[in-house]
Amino acid sequence: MNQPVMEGLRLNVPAYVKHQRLIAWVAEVAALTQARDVYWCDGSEAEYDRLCAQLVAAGTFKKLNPELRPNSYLACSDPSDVARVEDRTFICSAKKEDAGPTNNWMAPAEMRELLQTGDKALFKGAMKGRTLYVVPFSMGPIGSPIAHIGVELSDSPYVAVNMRTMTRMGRAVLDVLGEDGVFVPCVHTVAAPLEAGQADVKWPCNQTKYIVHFPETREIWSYGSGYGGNALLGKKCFALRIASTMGRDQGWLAEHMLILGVTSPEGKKYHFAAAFPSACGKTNFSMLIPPAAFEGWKVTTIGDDIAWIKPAADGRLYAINPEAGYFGVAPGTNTLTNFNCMASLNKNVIFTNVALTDDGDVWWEGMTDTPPAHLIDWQGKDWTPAIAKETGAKAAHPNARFTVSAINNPALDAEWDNPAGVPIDAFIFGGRRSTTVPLVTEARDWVEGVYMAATMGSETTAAAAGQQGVVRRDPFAMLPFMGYNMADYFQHWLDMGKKLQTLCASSGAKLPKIYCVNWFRKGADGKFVWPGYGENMRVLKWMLDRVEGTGQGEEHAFGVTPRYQDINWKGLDFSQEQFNITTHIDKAAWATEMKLHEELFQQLAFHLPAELPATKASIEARLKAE
Ligand code: SAT
Ligand code: MN
Repeated sequence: MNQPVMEGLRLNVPAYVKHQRLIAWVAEVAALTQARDVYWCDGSEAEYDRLCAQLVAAGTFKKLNPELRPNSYLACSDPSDVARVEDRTFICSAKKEDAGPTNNWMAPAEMRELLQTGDKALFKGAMKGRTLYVVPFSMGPIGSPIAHIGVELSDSPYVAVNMRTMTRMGRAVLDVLGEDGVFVPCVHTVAAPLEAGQADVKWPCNQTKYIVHFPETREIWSYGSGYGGNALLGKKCFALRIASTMGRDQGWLAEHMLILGVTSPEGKKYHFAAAFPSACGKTNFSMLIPPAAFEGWKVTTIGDDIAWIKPAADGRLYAINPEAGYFGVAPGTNTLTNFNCMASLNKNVIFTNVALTDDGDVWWEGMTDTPPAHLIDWQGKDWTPAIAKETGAKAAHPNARFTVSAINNPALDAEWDNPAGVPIDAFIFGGRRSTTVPLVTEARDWVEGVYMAATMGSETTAAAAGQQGVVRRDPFAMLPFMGYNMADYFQHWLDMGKKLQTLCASSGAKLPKIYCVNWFRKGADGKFVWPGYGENMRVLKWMLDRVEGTGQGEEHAFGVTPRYQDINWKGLDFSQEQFNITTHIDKAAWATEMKLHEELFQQLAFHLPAELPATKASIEARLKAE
């Protein structure tokens, strides 16, 4: 057995690991962080069960009632560690302009000194008293030509078990890596070293947090948080921030998009990729059940959060979901808003920051109309409807999450892990806007679509630490996930359009259509006007009619929108007046909105593609003329 010893530390390298560079790197990180020991995850079920039992013993996990929620657990985090920390997220490219004005930047050498090499480097001794878990994972089907491999070194067993659900994780990945395969090194510590004899806490973390990316060397270093995208490094850090940089260099797209399939009663299948900011309903949309009036139509899920999209010689874009599970928002999820999701959560789930019922099950706001009479809330306190009324205390944290395997989803698409991906017929971009933005608009061409996506705004949610409900520009729903300069990313999308046009000219294929949607417009009573969820099928159907060239619409300043009569309303009581509220274009609101576009363009002036201000000028001219 290969058993190098570093300063008394056994690396415990399994005989099947043949990759000397990987072993040397694990040794280096173990020495830097002074981990107590090293454990290589094989990804087996037995290992998952063992680590979960260990988390139960440590108090991090509570095993849920196996009769109600078989093989499922609840973790409650430290109240300070509940969401992504955007202000602590850094893109450390060699040049500041490559990170661009929307990212936090620090020079790589300076960041390395702070984290790794300086006298007081944060990672020095950060894993003292803890096991370093070696977590090999594949984003995309193992061994597929479109997949990319990462190895996360983490001192959190919570991360190890979540990564097993969220990615293809374990020994099979190392087998593909062989002796010298390429992997993205990801180092993660909760940064809560334990001195000899010091008792651990249930959710170790640190007030100081750094989520750091080195795009040139394709490395990730994460310090101080155990939560979600801060710690499960395959997700936002790799599959979006690092992968967007890989995509720029290699001619593909890494996007914050769900992917869904729609099959018509005649058996014709279409695919949509849709970008929405975090906690704006991507999981619900990807699992929607069409209303009764759409008998014979079927929606299936390929992915709920991330898409890797590559152009093929036929001029079409093919998308895969690099993940293997869903890390979705629990509050608001119920059998009406997302039946398929609720069915996915019946067994084999890790819940984080939801409430515990007296019979050992879970509950969250919106799960049922009537809350249970008593709960233990996500912070371990007694919770009753009366307490909630008095104090406003939430039973579940608004960013409470479930981690569940894609194979639990009854609506999972048969092609969900096809390495070739699925061909995209249309892109959808949507923000959360109580005002201004109409229900649905079709871009007249690729450039107008890129403009819509680039200037998208959305009200902030609990998915990120910070103020909620404030409108900010969130281009392509990628603001927190861009690995390079946003203006260069716009250029990359425009270049992709040109490339597809050339390919389509010879193949006869059509470019995907691009839509901008807003499900969240509110009426004078402050309530959402559009019913959303399954009813979104009506909008999808209009888009499909447009893809087929049969759908009608009306052209205006921003693009094409359906008239009331262009949408199938069968089985839904939705009046022309209500429709008008969701589609109305308020000139004054749009004048303000265009100023915000201008501000964004000023912020992104360096390398901003000329097509975007030109598109803005034509929109403004049309607005004036109307
Ligand atoms: O915590 S995550 O980044 O995984 C969730 C999200 O913000 O989309
Ligand atoms: Mn997301």
